[in-house]
Amino acid sequence: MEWWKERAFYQIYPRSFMDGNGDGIGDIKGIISKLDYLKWLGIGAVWLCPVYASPNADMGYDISDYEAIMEEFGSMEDFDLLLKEMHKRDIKLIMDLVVNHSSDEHRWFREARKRKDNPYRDFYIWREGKEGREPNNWSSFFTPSAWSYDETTGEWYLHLFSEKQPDLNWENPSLRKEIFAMINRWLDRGVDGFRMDVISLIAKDQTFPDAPGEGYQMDPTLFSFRLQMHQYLKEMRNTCFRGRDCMCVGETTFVNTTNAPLVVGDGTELDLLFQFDLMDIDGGISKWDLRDFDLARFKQIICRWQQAIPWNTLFWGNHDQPRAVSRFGDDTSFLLWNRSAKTLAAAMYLLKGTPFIYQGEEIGMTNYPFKSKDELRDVESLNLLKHATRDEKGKAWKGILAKGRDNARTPMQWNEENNAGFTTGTPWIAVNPNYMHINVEDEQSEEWSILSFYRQLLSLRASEKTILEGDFVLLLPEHPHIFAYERTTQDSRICVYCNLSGEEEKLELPEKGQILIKEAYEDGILQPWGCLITKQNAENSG
Ligand code: ISL
Ligand code: CA
Repeated sequence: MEWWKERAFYQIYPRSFMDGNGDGIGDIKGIISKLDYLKWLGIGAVWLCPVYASPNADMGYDISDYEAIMEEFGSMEDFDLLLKEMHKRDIKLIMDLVVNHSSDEHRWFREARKRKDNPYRDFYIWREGKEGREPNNWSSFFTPSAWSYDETTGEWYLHLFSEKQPDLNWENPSLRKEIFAMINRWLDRGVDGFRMDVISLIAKDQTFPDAPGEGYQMDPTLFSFRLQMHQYLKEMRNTCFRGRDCMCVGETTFVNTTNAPLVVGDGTELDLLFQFDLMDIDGGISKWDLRDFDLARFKQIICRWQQAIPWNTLFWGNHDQPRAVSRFGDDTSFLLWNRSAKTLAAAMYLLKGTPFIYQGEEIGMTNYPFKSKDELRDVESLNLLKHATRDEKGKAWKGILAKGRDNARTPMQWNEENNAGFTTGTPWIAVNPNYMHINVEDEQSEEWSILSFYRQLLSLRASEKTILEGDFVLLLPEHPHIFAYERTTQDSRICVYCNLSGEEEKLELPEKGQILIKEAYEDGILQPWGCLITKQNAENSG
């Protein structure tokens, strides 16, 4: 089995993981100091969020030099040491690859905006305005319009994210050549693969038509999953990845079960992809339209994806999402916080696929109780407030509390010391005040902790062939509160029952099953947010 199927991934958001030099900002030295912890937990690979040079308009997702390390994070020597120390512990490292756009401070863009005939002009997407306005009505993820006007040359450039993140022009073969060469240099350095940021958006409809509707609009068909995207990915595969023992996982924004098999189906494009159906489950047209979690819908999404592609990514969150236990579990009491975090983990990470655990999730870190705008750091939230009308402000703030990305970006909680042991200086973003009872050190020593449970779950997954390879079947499909499934091979059958509610539920033990893990299950009752994992071997099941 490929290593990227077998191993569990851990996502590190370096700015908030561990500060090694006391300046309040997480860094590479800090990460190195915590590798033994990751090994202890049972992690086999790390996805490292961007560590490249960046003015941090979007916290590293705006890269000004793809081949330099952000000074705040350390040096290239530090990076090489990190890689060496990871490999020494048999942990693989995949980097973030952000090539849909660069920073406006990248050398290419600084050249491009100088003159229309600059050799780098065509590395970006420039158009003339229409009657003094934008070339079309496209909106961006972070700003009302996806175009910004550039005084010097009198044209507009496209940015699907902030105005400091101009989109790269993938139609241009010279741009592709530069990108592929850069990827190859990282692979030659020894990295084991990439997580590709919004890689589904790299090809745009070259006629740049208006999106249907009034005002600024987003029509994903005009800039995602286009035919050329498949061509570029194949070209990248052939030029960079073929013949190397590495992997790539795409952040395939706007993927669905129909187009997914085209990207991960035959190994000519990507190995894995992130889909966002689950992350959208509590949103409306926009993520800020808050909606309740619906278990029936959850089951549908899981089943649909387990069937659609041979291998899924399994995750409850990332650096763009609020904290899983606050969002999908119950963080209102100590007991339910502890149980629901565990049960969410059991519900997700024994499915067929590769787990991606976001830093802090394994100790049950929660959303942050933001009180004012000054505590926010994220361009998405700040822009949301900036562009909200007076009437929209209340809804925007509610949205930020529930879904703002800074919730997941507060510092990792290591121990009970100052700033949760993250830094001896002043942290760049506030530490969650609950670190006195939610932290790694305390949880490492408690058998009943969320952390101990994650460790146990990962070790179970690694040791049970049935969990790695078995078929997936949904159990109790109509149950209103329990999410249950089985994984089966010829040898054994493993069943997972998760009570994703605050109600007590009756649950008879399947006959002759051996209990592998139980949490709040006693006398045929699955307590609120409890879970039960059983195993039957073929000999005694039949
Ligand atoms: O976070 C989002 C909105 O809440 C998502 O729409 C997000 O913008 C989208 O999934 C793309 O995310 C990636 O690219 C962005 C960056 O800000 C995110 O951090 C990154 O994960 C632009 O590079
Ligand atoms: Ca630091």
